[in-house]
Amino acid sequence: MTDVVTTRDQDGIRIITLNNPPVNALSVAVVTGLRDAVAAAEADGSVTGMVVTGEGSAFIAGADIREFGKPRPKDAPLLHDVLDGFDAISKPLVAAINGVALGGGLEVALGCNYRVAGHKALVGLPEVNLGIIPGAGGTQRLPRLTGAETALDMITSGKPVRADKAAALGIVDAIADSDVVGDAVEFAKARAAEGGPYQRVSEKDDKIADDRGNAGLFENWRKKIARSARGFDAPWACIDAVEAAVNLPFAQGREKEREIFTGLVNGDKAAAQRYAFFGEREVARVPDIPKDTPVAKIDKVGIIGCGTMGGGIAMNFLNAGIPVTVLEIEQAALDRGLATVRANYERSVKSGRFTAEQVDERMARIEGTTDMGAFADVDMVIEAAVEKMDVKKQVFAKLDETCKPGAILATNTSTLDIDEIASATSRPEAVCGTHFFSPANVMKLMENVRGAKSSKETLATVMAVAKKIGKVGVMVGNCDGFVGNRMLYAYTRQANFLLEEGALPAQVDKVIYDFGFPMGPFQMSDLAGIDVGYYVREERDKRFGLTDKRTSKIADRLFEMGRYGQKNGKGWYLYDETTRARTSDPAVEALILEESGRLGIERREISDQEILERCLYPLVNEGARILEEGIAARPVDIDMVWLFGYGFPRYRGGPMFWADLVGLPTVLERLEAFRKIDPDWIEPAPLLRELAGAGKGFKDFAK
Ligand code: HSC
Repeated sequence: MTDVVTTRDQDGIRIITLNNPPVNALSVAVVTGLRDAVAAAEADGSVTGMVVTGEGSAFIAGADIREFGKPRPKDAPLLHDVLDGFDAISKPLVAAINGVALGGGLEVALGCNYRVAGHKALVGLPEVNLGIIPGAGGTQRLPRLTGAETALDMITSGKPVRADKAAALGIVDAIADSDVVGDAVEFAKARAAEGGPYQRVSEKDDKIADDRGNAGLFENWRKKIARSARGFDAPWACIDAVEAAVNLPFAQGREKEREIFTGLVNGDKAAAQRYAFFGEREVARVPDIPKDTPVAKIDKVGIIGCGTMGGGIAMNFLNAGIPVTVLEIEQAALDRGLATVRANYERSVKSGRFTAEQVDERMARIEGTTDMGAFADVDMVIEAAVEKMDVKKQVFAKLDETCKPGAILATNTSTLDIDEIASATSRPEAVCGTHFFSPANVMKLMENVRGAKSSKETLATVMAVAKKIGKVGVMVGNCDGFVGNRMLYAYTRQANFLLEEGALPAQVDKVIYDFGFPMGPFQMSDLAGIDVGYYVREERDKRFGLTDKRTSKIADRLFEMGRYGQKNGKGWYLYDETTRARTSDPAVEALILEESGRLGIERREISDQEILERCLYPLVNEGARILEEGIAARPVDIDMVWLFGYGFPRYRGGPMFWADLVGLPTVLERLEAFRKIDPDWIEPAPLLRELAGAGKGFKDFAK
């Protein structure tokens, strides 16, 4: 047939195999080939039935996402039309689901009369993660097999289910023993022998009949997703489409689905979410680290510090089956740390994420010690001690004496100079940063920092470790704050200045929350600890002598007043002891007003738009400098740091992607205006000027 669709016959059954590595995505060529192969089999009198399957380990991973948003050849068939056409086929059509059947892949299977799945198959409709809804009948056919409730769950979450569950839910008709294609052929033969009519999912009604007219069902789902879907469009649209499936005849429901799909697929949010999908994979390919760089085997890890960070980092390795030894100086701190790790796991048992047995397995992999000698045989150490350079250097000198040759010595520092830390060892090539984000067992970012002397093997290994423990590893260069925190300073600095000029914490936080972040800068400061921020500033001022530039002193005053944030119930806000509910504090407002007076600033009304621009454009501007300096290799590296480390809304793609959407001339023009207010800190980056002047975006950046 074609390169991407091949056919062969077995006992009168035409086996149609899609072959588009790596995951058999439904490109125009594949959809065309599938349509033609089915039509040819229908027309061939020697064929009594058909089996559709995928070559390799995937059935079909869905539409070819790379083709979205691009012009299509004029005569290219549309997948939904091809699948609707399956309903007119007179011979039994069986999907042999040999591996993942996702999105358009599951839709192909649902368009067939029957589905036989291999044990390892995984089926789902993950389109919501790409900012769209299933567009080839998935929202209409799935509920007809499972009922609305299950379909809503699968489509709004995008989570796939394994073959056995799919069978229990009525999505697949049979599970294959070992040879899924062979079993599907037998299945097709048996149906053909029985004679038609064959099941058409589009005609099934029994599973949705009871849901018809039940508006409450859909309202409940809208309430259920309200928090997780905030700011996104697709999850809500998924509910609308399933509601249409339940209440409208198939053809009209399909029309509605198509209308919604088309409305979403060309929008900015879908473009941002596609960018995030590919970005997550792109950052794993570090431009100057060849793919075949040798990677060390990491079978045992040592972690220094079993506080919030160290314990959280340890959990990632334990979950991935890698034994961990944690070190604390004092036994009491060690006992506390280990107890916290167990308590965290036990919470996961309550929430149903792990079984008690799985927790025991994990806890059996962790050992505590107060003696660094226990690190003699570990393959990698991650130091998560206090953020003080002299302490880090002492620790690394000792690690250098203790650890075996070849062991990687990594630091979880969020700001300190990796080269200075490495200088305390005789093996700077084995030293690098692995910066985790709090809570370290949850946040997916691992900002891996290269020192001047870190070897490619060391860097390739920590990138591989990130993948192994389920993190998104992003390789960055060594500078104060690296990529994430360096940009964060630019943003929080302006947030603080805005308070002096006329805003209040709750207004700033609301603007940032409404933009889509999980919280604004002052809530974040209360969560991270005002004391922690104070010590970081103190260290930085010592190193960089920034005192000649104007900085806001409000946070320092809060620290001096003993207001450390959530940990002691008062910071930028007041927190209720039992409920932890947050309220604004008149004392903080008084302090802010006093600061404005002390600085001789006449407070003014500050618009929400100005707050957004004042906070985020300097952040983007710092990103531009980071690119200029080569601290990040590509805009996508910066964007993934912000999506996975700081909760930048995924539907905005990341700060650099978002800035391109805003338009760099606008960003530049506003920065120029803000420079008049804050000449000390706001100076547009040359790269930003250059790109804006040339009518380009960060997407055009090439070093
Ligand atoms: C969809 O299906 C819409 C439908 O409703 C149809 C609508 C039509 C309506 C028309 C009306 C007008 N496309 O992840 P990995 C690449 S939307 C292109 O590293 P794994 C991936 O980028 C789609 N490429 O491997 C990577 O490339 P690289 C819904 C795709 O084993 C390589 O494959 N489907 C691709 O860890 C390997 O991927 C999804 O959202 C695709 N669909 O995981 C599924 N899928 O090597 C998305 C993958 O160059 N995919 N690639 O970096 C996945 O979840 C995972 O890739 C798998 C494999 C679980 C499939």
